[in-house]
Amino acid sequence: MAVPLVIDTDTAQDDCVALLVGLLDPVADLRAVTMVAGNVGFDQQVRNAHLTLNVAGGRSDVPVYLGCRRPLVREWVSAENVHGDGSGGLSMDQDGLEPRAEHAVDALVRMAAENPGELSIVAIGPLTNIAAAVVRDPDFARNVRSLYVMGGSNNGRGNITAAAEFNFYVDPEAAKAVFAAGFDVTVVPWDPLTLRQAVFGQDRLDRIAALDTPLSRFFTRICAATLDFDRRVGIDGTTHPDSLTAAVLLHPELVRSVSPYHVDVETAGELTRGYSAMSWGVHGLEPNARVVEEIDADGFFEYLLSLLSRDIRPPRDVIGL
Ligand SMILES: [Ca+2]
Repeated sequence: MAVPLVIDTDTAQDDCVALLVGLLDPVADLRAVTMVAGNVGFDQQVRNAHLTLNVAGGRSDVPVYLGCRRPLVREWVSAENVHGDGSGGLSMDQDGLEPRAEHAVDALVRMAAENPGELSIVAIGPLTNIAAAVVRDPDFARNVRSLYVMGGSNNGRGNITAAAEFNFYVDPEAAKAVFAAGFDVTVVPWDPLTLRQAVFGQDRLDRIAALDTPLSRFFTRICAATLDFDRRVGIDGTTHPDSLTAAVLLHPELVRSVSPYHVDVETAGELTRGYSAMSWGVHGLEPNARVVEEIDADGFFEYLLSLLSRDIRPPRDVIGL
């Protein structure tokens, strides 16, 4: 049976791959894409989302809603130093590609309320929209079937600072509110999970390039800037936390180990803004999330490889593809 989901995204690089997962996997019933401030400029993120919908075959059936253009309290912080513009320099004519008029937060609240207990959300950017939806509708957390969050590290390294992963760092107040809201939450953390098991080294990147489909060329292009950055900081390949988050919702068999944790997020620390404290059950705190600890890494790669092998032609010409 298809899984109804919304992807809440700051679309750049691996967010695009996560959208491809939602768009191409036959198990997925992608109801909407909601946009949140994060990786790169907001309007560029929207262009990247439309570009990805086009590369997936021109999916005008999937509505795009614009959400919060800045974090709840803080100034927006970008990751353009990591991702460039997040599109790999690809572009296309975007005439006539309009987001819906409804605000993403209202759309999330509405879709969850229309079918309580049915909709899953894959949140792969800062959690601003999700926190705003919690404030907007006290029933929102209860109406959502499951929330899959890419964010934080499980007592491990950050990426934007030593302590913090980008999504939680950018909007720590939102992340804190979301973990207190009562969702059924599954977390895909940056370290150790992503760094150990969702990095594609040169051999895997070569296998993707060898497919030579429009989808595989798209993948290679959008990941190129991040690959350069990763190599400069000692990560030997491209990182795929966002696409992994979508994949584990649709294919729980990819998860080899997951454990209950109490997750909370630092908002006041001098050095630790956005740090995720993941308490493993010995500190007297009730679990409020499941944290993925180990996946079938080969299975995840083969899964993406198989999606990218499909010969789908973008209806609009993509310059550079
Ligand atoms: Ca993201």
